[in-house]
Amino acid sequence: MSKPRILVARAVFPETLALLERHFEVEANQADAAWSRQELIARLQGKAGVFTTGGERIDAELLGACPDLKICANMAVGFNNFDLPAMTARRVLGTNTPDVLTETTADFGFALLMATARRLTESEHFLRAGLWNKWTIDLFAGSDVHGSTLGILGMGRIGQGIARRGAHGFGMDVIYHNRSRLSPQLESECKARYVGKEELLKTADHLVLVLPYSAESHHAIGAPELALMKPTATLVNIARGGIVDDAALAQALRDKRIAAAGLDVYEGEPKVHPDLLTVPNVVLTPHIASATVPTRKAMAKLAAENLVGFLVNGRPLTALNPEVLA
Ligand code: 8YV
Repeated sequence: MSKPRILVARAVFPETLALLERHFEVEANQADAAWSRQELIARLQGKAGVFTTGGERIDAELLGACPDLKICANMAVGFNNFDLPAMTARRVLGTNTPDVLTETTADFGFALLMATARRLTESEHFLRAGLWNKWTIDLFAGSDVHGSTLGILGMGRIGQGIARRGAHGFGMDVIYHNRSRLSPQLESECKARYVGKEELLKTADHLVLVLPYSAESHHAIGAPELALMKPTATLVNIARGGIVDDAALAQALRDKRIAAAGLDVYEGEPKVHPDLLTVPNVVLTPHIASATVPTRKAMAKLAAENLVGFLVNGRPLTALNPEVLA
């Protein structure tokens, strides 16, 4: 029997490709070429599965043009590049890569929080530019992390990881807001207290965004929300671009409406709002929260195993719309 045909949309680790090639006839993109949407659609003809990495939009139009497609395996926990209702309507399975990146991403959220509060990149740029010629009493004086109030918007697995780090490692008072409240047991493990969104914004010394992107969370942090925050507060976004109104944030940073921000994700990335590039009090990283070698390998393996699980064994590991399996 011939092997099912799949497309791998981006360059992946050699071992991921080897795993896939054991089960499939694979068209890969090891050159990591930037395929246009039309080229992606053309390459998907005759393919039963696609390995995506979060940047490829899978919607009704693409599905209509790719009638052989049965599964889209995203190498990401977020899946806002999938129109899941359209996929379900066409009985196309979507999978993501939860759990394997939780602790690594929580580590990074905390790193960005620390870098933002303690003005790490701003002070390094100053030093590298040769501007450090004397000790000064308030040179790059930032804000304390230990013992402060940590606010978390979105309290899924990654949010809980950040809460545990803050509460247990840094003695922070943790408050959170989420669509649904955690169980009393999880709240006590995370030492986190549920509050309304307004209280979260007004009370947090450091606010970390970890909520999924949706029409509902678009610009969840814009000018009105920034206006509620303390002028000494910092804001960290490791969730998705579009959750923060980047233009409003740049203005708030310029006006010192809030003290500083740390961003790993941007509206329209890899483009970054030009105003963010010119304000000094923001730490900017290129969407690397899950980027450790072991975690990226685990994510790629899980995405590949979802393709094998579904197309070969009929059992994907982490299905987003399991109703299509019925
Ligand atoms: C990915 C992410 O690196 O998992 C997610 O949702 O944002 C990142 O871990 C990115 O989506 C590319 O796959």
